[in-house]
This record gives sequence, C-alpha cells and structure tokens, in this order.
Amino acid sequence: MLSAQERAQVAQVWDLIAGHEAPVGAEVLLRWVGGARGCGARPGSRVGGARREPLTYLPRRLFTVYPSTKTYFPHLAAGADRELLLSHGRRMLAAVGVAVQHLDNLRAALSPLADLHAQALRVDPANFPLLIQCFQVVLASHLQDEFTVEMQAAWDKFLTGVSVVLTEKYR
Ligand code: ZNH
Repeated sequence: MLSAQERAQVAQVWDLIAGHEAPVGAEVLLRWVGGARGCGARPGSRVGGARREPLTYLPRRLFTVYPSTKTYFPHLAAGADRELLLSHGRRMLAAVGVAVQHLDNLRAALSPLADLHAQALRVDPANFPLLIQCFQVVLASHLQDEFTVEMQAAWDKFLTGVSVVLTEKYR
C-alpha cells in the first residue's frame, strides 16, 4: 500500500518522535496548557527542542476540537490526571511504533488491538479520522519545517491504513 518513498518518510518521522511516545501521544488527545513543562517540551529533545522553546500551549487537540470523543475517555478527558493521559498516550503511540515496524504486516501486527477496539471499546470508526487529523497537527506544530508535505501525505496514508485495520473487525 505504501511506496518505498512513503515508507522512508514514515520511518523518518517516526525517528523524530521515537522516545517521546508519552508526551506526543498525550498531546494528540489534549494539549497541556503551560510552558516548558507542557507535553512534548523536553529541553534538548527534537520534539519541542530548545530551538523551538518557549512553546505556547493551546489546549486544542482531540478532546477540545472534537468534544464528542471525550465520551470514550471519561477518566481522561477532564485533563485532571496527567499521568493517566501520558500513560494512554504512551500506549497509543507504542502501538503506532509497532505499526511502523510492520508496514507489510499491519493486519497481523495489530490484530489484538483491532479486537479490543471492535469488541470491547466499540469506538465508532468515524472517530479515527479525527484522531489522525489531530495527530498530524501535533507533528506539524512540533516538527515544523522538518515535517514536509510529502511526509504529511505519507503519514496520513499510513495512519489511515492503521485505522482501517483497527476498525475492520466490527460486526
Ligand atoms: Zn485506541 C485504548 C491504540 C484510536 C479509544 N488504543 C488503546 C490502546 C492502544 C490504542 C494501544 C491501549 C490498549 C491496551 O491497553 O491494551 N487507538 C490506538 C491507535 C489508534 C486508536 C493506534 C489510532 C491510530 N482509540 C482510537 C480512537 C478512539 C480510541 C479514535 C476514540 C475516540 N482506545 C480508546 C479507548 C481506549 C483505547 C477508550 C481504552 C483507554 C483506557 O483503557 O484507558
């Protein structure tokens, strides 16, 4: 499904965020309000690195832009429990990392996660494009010019492929 060039672009972007799964993943859901201590801002890191500080945080991500998505995360959406938000962010992005390593084999690699979303969580598939969009906004806001239009296109296609797998076991 992805061309060789698209695969390379997906891998390049992953290399830039790998190691920051928790803050990046949490920020896809809810952007923390605050300065250097906000999600994703670790001095010296590529994501929110020194060059780009201070970051001005706007609380505008999935839960803010698409409030209906909060219904799935009653324990997280208020943003009160930052550790919980980071831990879900880490798990979500770890799964994306697994997908990056298994581009040829997404269906098998994500099969247990597909069962979970279809059978236990029953997340309406319409929510996936919303999360994908917020994911790209987070990447663009942190990586800025490093996140080229080609990378965005590749990443969009990749995340759409992940979503297809995660939503195809619904009955
Ligand atoms: Zn999800 C969970 C991933 C989308 C909702 N997730 C989850 C997890 C993971 C994920 C890894 C964990 C699991 C375990 O623990 O075992 N997701 C994911 C991905 C994606 C997603 C990769 C895409 C791309 N989700 C989604 C959406 C939604 C969701 C769109 C809605 C809106 N999830 C969810 C929930 C959960 C999950 C609700 C549970 C949480 C808790 O538990 O806390």
